[in-house]
Order: sequence, then C-alpha cells, then structure tokens
Amino acid sequence: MLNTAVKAARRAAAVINRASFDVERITVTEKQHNDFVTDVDQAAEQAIIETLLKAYPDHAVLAEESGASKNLNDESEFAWIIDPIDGTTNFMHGYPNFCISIALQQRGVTTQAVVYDPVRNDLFTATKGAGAYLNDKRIRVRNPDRVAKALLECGHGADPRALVEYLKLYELMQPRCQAMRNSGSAALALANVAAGRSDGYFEKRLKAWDIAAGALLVTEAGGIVGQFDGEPGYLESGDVLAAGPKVFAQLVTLLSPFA
Ligand code: 2AM
Ligand code: CA
Ligand code: CA
Ligand code: CA
Repeated sequence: MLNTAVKAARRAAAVINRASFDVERITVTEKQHNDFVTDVDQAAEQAIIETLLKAYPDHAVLAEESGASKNLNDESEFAWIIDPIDGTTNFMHGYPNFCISIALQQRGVTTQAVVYDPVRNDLFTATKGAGAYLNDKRIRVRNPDRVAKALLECGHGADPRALVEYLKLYELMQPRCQAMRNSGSAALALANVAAGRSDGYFEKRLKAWDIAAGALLVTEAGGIVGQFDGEPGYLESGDVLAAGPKVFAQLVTLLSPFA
C-alpha cells in the first residue's frame, strides 16, 4: 500500500512540475480571505485519487479539495487522507516550499505515510512500526536536551484567530529558542522535525490532511506528537505539537496555556 501511495504522489508531482514551468497560467480561486486553491491542486488531487481507487476501489477517501469524502463512514476499514499541495500559497508564488501529503488510516489509526517535496525531490515515507525514511535512508529526530538549543517552526493558516494565536506564540517562544521559522507547509514542517532538520513544530487550527502523514513520520522517527497540552487527539482538534521527547516535554509546559 505504501508503494501505491508513492506512485500516487509521483503522479501528482508530475502534474505540479508541469504547471510550475508557467506559474502565470495557474488559475487561482480564493475560497475565503487568504485561502486559495488552484487548478493544479485540483488536477493533482484527481491524479492521486484515481491512482489509489484504481488499486483499492472500496477504500474511503478524505481529500482537501474534493469537498465531500468518498465512501467515508465510521465503518470504513481503510481511509486515505490527502492534501494534494500543502503550501498552496507558496506554490502560487513559486516559493519552493510545498509538498504532497498522503496518509492511510486503518480503523482510525495511521499506518502509512508519504510526504513528497517535488522541488527538492525529497520523498519521506513511514510505515507504522517500521521506521521513517527520506529517499530510502532511515531518519531520526534530533532530540536536543533544551528548547534553548532548538530551531522551532510555528505557522498559521487563513483563519484570523490562528494569526492572533501565532503572534502570541511567536512572542513567547522566539526569545526562548535558537530560531523560529514559518515556512508555509505544515506537512513539510512535520517531515523536517522527523528528519532532524528542525527540532520542533507547533500550529493550531490545522486539518487532518495537513497533519496525518507528517505525524506518522515524526513518531516513526522517534519523536512525539500531541496537542499543546501533550494529549493525543490532534487529528480531530487540528492543534499539533511535534518534537523530540526532551523538547516535547518542555514545550508542553510552555504551550499548555494555549491548549
Ligand atoms: P494548504 O496550503 O494546503 O492550504 C500554513 O501554515 C499551513 O496552514 C499550510 O499547511 C496550509 O495548507 C494550511 N492552511 C492554510 N489555510 C488554512 C485554513 N484556512 N485552514 C486550515 N489550514 C490552512
Ligand atoms: Ca488549502
Ligand atoms: Ca494543507
Ligand atoms: Ca492543500
């Protein structure tokens, strides 16, 4: 099933790469204020869904741009959670930080994950219980012992409440860590924690398709994922905190007031 997900991600990447030669011709629609979708998001999502449902016709699908989910109900044994472009605003501007995110859940538990960055050709994969990989090389979180030594990422989506929270979180954390980043793709931010390229990531008001694949990458790379108070349930709430075990514990203490 991981191989099928990788194949789907590569097909989506072909759609995205073709379009990125000519960003002037991408059709942009504003769903809500500062919340965009392009024709490329939609075409990439169709390529992913076609690939997955051809191999597994009775699986359920939850995908960002399709609105209603196919076959999805509490009885679905397998459900794919798809974000065809995570970082659409970056993509529209030609800012090279976006990815394709595909996760498979079995009875509500994420068992397979693919995050693919078509610009760097970075393919992140994980299977529950079998570790996380970047282009076939095993990856581990970096796990520094203190927040003061950490490079952290925090972002915000289009929701105005998320921006207010982000500004407070930035003010709290920036003086306490080595550096703060906000690079516009939740799934890549999680993949970067998994690969030890950053030491922690937190963001509120995300959706399941932003988080599901990246969260499995982090846990399979030896990190911890929870809500701001350390509790599970981040796929439902959309509030996510991910880090190596030592920094995670310190961040829970600092961020619990924001839970
Ligand atoms: P997207 O590009 O797929 O929309 C930016 O910090 C992150 O927030 C991105 O992963 C982005 O995903 C997501 N995002 C942007 N607007 C959002 C919204 N209105 N609701 C939830 N997530 C959003
Ligand atoms: Ca979006
Ligand atoms: Ca997204
Ligand atoms: Ca998206």
